[in-house]
Amino acid sequence: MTTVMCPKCLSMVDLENETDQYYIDENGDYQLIADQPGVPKLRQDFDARFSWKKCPGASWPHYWPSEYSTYGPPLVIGFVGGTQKGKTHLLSAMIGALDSKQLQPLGIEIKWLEPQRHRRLMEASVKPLLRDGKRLVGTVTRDGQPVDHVDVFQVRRGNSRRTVVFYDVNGNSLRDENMKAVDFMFAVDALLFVVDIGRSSDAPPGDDDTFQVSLARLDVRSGSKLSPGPELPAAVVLAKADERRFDEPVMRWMRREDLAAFRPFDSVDTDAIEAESTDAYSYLYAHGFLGSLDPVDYFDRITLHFASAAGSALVEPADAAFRRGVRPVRVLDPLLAVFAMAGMLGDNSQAKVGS
Ligand SMILES: Nc1nc2c(ncn2[C@@H]2O[C@H](COP(=O)(O)OP(=O)(O)O)[C@@H](O)[C@H]2O)c(=O)[nH]1
Ligand SMILES: [Mg+2]
Ligand SMILES: [Zn+2]
Repeated sequence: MTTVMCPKCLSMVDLENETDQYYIDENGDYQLIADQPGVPKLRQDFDARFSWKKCPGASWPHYWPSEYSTYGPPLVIGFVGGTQKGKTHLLSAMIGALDSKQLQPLGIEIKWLEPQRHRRLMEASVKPLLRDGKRLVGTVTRDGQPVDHVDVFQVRRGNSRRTVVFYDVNGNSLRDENMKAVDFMFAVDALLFVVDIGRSSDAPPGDDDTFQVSLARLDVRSGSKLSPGPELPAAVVLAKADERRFDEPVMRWMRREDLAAFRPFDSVDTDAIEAESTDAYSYLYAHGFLGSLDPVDYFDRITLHFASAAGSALVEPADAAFRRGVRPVRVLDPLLAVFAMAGMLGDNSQAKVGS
């Protein structure tokens, strides 16, 4: 039995108890998988390759992949940060890196649990950014609707499997207490805080208070004893670090190979992760990003990382594309640190990373 909080309806649910399974038809509608007269068996088997279950937690229909909690509670990761800080580009670069099997050398396999959703995301964001160098347009959150997850996948390492869910939200909607759009904040299992250290953020470095707003939500959660607050794994990403690469020590970290601290995969280099966290903390402190350091005080374990989704800046601020080309730098390192803290890379790294 795996009872988990559904990030969409916030009910405690056990999907393993649900027996009805659905597939998504060519119109994007969920259809019950059942023996249908006149539908060839092969067609039914084809439709059932990927299946969904209807969440029993609320009367409005919403669905999760059938394997959502088969292998234990999923890891729901929320990306936090104000508008224009670089969340969408970072998420797209991460998903692109996962999709191109960049974790395979670490013995980690990724299986996308919602192929249609993943394909849509690849076509709409990931490929335009990584292949064509396009700049992506901002996150759109419809008012009054719970925000949908970005992607959901299974992480497999040896015999262990875990479902991971990504949520991206326009940080400003965290402000409204009644905003259904960010209900998932009550159900997140890990947080990635995105700090914009790019040149354009020169104006007021501390103008982003979405971190404080989201930490306040976590306090409500842990206050109600429903779920942990400070015990959650968290990471701070110093995004758009390409624009600061001539600052010491940004250059040093940006030049390090992607995922260097996680190779070989059976022994995580916790010293390197700690050294980068210390440098990143000092950098934020020295450059006046004081509000961005609040998560460091709040969480028991947290790591800090320099990263860049694009790898280079726009030539002109109004450009629709990164004319120098897009080459993500160290975008999976923060994710792997969260995986380690969440116990997905073995007990040894869980105990050490981020403490
Ligand atoms: N130099 C640089 N600029 C970036 C990078 N990622 C995003 N940007 C810029 O920041 C803007 C906002 O990024 P976006 O991901 O949409 O931010 P969000 O609102 O937090 O999702 C983009 O339109 C780009 O101009 C990066 O890795 N490097
Ligand atoms: Mg966005
Ligand atoms: Zn639900």
